Amino acid sequence: MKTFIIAAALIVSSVSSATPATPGDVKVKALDKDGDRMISLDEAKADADLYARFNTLDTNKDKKLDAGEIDYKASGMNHGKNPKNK
Ligand SMILES: [Ca+2]
Ligand SMILES: [Ca+2]
Repeated sequence: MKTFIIAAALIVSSVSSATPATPGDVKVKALDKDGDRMISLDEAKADADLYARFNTLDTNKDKKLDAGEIDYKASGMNHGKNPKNK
């Protein structure tokens, strides 16, 4: 539980300190074809893993993924992969 709070705090602080390129930013730049800085379902097809998780990642259900939505889920996955690191 404490680890989660710390991780959440780190996410908030990394966003507010305006880091230039998060993993989500990199993903969006790689897959965004029309330059709206969002990944549509069609654009996500280029990334099988992203496409498979599209609906889960799209937390605000606007049918597009922004860098923040990808980063949020990526952080959660890393946390889940380290069960011993509580
Ligand atoms: Ca796009
Ligand atoms: Ca969205």
